[in-house]
Amino acid sequence: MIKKVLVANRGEIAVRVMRSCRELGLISVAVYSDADRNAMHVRYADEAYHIGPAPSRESYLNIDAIINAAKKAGADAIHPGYGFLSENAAFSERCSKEGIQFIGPGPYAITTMGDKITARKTMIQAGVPVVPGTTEKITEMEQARRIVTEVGLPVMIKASAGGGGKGMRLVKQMEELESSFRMARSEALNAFGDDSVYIEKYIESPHHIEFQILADRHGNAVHLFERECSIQRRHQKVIEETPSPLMTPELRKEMGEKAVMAAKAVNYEGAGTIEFIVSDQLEYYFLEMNTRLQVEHPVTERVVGVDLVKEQINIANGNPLPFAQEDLRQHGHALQCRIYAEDPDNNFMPNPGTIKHITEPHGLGIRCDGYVYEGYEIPIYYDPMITKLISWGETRRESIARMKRALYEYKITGVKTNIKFLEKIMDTPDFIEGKYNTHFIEENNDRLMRARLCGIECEDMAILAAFIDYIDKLERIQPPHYTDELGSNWKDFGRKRSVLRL
Ligand code: MV4
Repeated sequence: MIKKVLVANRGEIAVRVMRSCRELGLISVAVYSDADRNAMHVRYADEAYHIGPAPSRESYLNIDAIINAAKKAGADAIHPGYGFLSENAAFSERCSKEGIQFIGPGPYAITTMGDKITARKTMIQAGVPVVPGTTEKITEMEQARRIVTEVGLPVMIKASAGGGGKGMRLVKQMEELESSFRMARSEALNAFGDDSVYIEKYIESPHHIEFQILADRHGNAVHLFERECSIQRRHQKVIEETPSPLMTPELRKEMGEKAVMAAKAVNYEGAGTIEFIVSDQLEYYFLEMNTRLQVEHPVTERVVGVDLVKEQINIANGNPLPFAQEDLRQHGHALQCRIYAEDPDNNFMPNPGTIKHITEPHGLGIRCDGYVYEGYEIPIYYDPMITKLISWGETRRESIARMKRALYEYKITGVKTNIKFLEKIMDTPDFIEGKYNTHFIEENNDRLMRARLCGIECEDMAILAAFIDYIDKLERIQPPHYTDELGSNWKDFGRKRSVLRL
């Protein structure tokens, strides 16, 4: 039985994982780099171990340092979170060699799904539809030409070791094929040390819909329905929701069954995600499997009512899933907005810095998964995502209204964020009507990028100016004159001013 969990991660996900550990009565252990001495996950954990310098390579990706910390702490399990070592087969294997329970799948599932050509082959054998294209790695131009003739243009050349949009190339004309093929191979070799590429028919204007699955060691596997993740910018997801506006009950059932088949085909253990690409005609194809907990997991948690981290730990303990497929229902609608410390006016460049002030939203139907606090300096070394705002409503409309309210309440100064940009998305007709695909942001770029310094921001500045004026005056008057008369509500300034005869 797991008693002590080392969380091999940082930021909001490390805190998120430790929260479930605390609820389960487990001791949590943080690891941290030089840049994270003051980080929230270190404060939240029961124990913390330093693992190296700020760059990830030397800390959060340093397997030896993390294993050493786990041994020193006497941790019996490691949760990898997402990113970093979460999909590293060697790390999963090393944990089991060291007698430490890896909270996630074994090396076989990670390796099979990590190599996209092997994943495609495995899915075809399992009866899961994949995008028309190759099943073997393409090394010769002749093979490439044959495949393109077979499936028709346009096609995508993808790196087998890639994924998540890395190492992809779109080919629209036969004349481009040869140079694109060469470039894709050399890019793949450069980026991944592996020049294996494959070719898929290009699906125009697709939706990105993924299914959450849970599978235990006893051969039980269920899906926890879908997440719609089509709203992304340069392969960076911005908004996720469940249920998907595109989904029908029949399609959901069918795709859910295929997702479970996909997981079973690799003897999957733990929480995982099957990514599908879905055409406007509702044809769906397996794209890749993410063998980890995902950033967007909270929308599923809210709508299905399952703590996914708790279930991951339950599975790692060797217990059977506590529910069957027919026990699971979707209730209401959830949205997630990713709040990044970035500057939408400067090509969304990361904008790390020190948080001067932060007021996060609360209230009915809002969850705020974050890790920053007032005075905290966001390090430049890691992902600029600072908070995930999750709203829930009985209906999609209610969920959107709550998200707008929460974004309105979210106040942060010291760093630039994409909050105004997210508010614009909430007000965009295509989004409100649920009519969008992966091209949403580029198609709505003009309205989304229109001057964001308007309306409420001018009002904020007027309030701020009034407040500064008020404080300035308070400093110049005698204490007895205002302590009795004035409440703490500085918004009443205008009324109280005459009382004070300033
Ligand atoms: C595709 C595609 C169209 N056709 N494959 C991008 C991320 C990676 N997981 C796969 N991606 C795509 N693969 C075929 N055969 C379009 C994309 C794609 C995309 C997919 C999901 C979410 C957003 C996207 C944005 C642009 C392209």
